[in-house]
Amino acid sequence: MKNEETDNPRRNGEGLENPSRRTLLRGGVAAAGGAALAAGLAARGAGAAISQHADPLITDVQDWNRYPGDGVDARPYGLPSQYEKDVVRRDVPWLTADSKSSVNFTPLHELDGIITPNGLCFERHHGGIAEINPVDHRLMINGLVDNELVFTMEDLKRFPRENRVYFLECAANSGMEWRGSQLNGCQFTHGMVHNVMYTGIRVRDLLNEAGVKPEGKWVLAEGADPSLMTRSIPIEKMMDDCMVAFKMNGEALREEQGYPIRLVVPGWEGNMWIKWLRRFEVGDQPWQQREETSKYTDLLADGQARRFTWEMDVKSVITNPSPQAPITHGKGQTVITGLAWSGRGKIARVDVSLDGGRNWQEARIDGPSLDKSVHRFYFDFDWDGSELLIQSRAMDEQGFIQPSKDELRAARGTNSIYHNNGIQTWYIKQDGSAENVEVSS
Ligand SMILES: Nc1nc2c(c(=O)[nH]1)N[C@H]1C(S)=C(S)[C@@H](COP(=O)(O)O)O[C@H]1N2
Ligand SMILES: [Mo]
Repeated sequence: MKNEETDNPRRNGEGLENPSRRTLLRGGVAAAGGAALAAGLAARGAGAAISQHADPLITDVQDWNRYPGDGVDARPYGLPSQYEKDVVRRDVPWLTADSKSSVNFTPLHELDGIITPNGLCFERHHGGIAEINPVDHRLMINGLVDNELVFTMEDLKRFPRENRVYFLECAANSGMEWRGSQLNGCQFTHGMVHNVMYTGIRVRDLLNEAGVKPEGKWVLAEGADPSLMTRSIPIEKMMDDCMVAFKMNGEALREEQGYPIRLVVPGWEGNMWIKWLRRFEVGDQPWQQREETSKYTDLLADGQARRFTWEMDVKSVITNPSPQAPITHGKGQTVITGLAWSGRGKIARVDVSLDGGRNWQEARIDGPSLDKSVHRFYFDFDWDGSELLIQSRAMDEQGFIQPSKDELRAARGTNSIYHNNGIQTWYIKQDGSAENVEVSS
């Protein structure tokens, strides 16, 4: 990791006592930052003229050019280059009492495109990682059905398969930022999200095989890990687009992600995506849920709680530049990039601001635009080297627009840690470094 600051829990911990890590006034950034907006790309482009460089990396033969490398038998399961060793999931040790009921974060600032590599998908589990031999795994359907059934893995693989790319976001993503900017890197502020292609079968097919009785309105999904992680899900959602997945990005689910099978609940909060899935019970009402479940409500300022807030709201974040990924090339041609997603469908548009939300310009979405999947956006501009307050704001196909953090707090207060989809601001300094801040108008 390039930025030691993010590695040091005490440094980050200080932010807890003084929740507003840093609030900047929009006026604090020189208007020049905005002036660069309309300009084309600078005279200083991204390459260097050959004549000006007697670069030994060009003129001399290098070791990797001279000696043959490893053979095809050296790497039966391929791993990234040794030079990518800092591209890893990271946790924040002070966040939870025990790493077996905790979370680590996807290194969003190191990735591009829309697919999260399997080894980098954030992990959230409440009872550690269950290690299950698929031969010993069973999925049971009981309750209000005509035939109570038990499936082996082999049985499950005889149902018709689907391939779907979906994001999974924990409802607590950005939860530490409700009261003010705190964690210095998008890995920590936004890294409880991943986006992979699932291969699996439709829950609908399984439930139809069992035959749901007319009174059956809810399905309890249960995991095989010590937390059990039971969740009540409306039958309409289960019959609509839920999947039982056994592959992610083409290969078996990782154990961290619920090997051998997990429930996929597209667009809905991560805690319902039961891993190590072992049982569906059909009932006529939501179950008296365990303590862990009741915490997944959103406490408002007046003491009322929002319940059943399952759909994930439209959200986006600039991943580069960001505190762990500063601008190191100086002024001139610069790429801003980030991710946008919505539990309500596709992303219709992403805007980027360089001046803390005063002026907005449309970003370019590139790569597949899929339902309930992350979208990759780019904003190419000519940085004049002045300070910037960069933000992204997403709009989904249903017309929902990502709110500012102030707007969100006005509506919801600051009691909840869930469903924070407010606009993120990074303060870019003249040396290219970036800091997590908030702007107020
Ligand atoms: N069986 C089981 N399923 C679980 C959990 C768990 O602890 N046990 N955690 C849930 C929560 S809170 C989230 S956010 C997602 C995280 O999925 P991931 O680890 O693939 O990122 O899994 C959900 N499914
Ligand atoms: Mo979660």
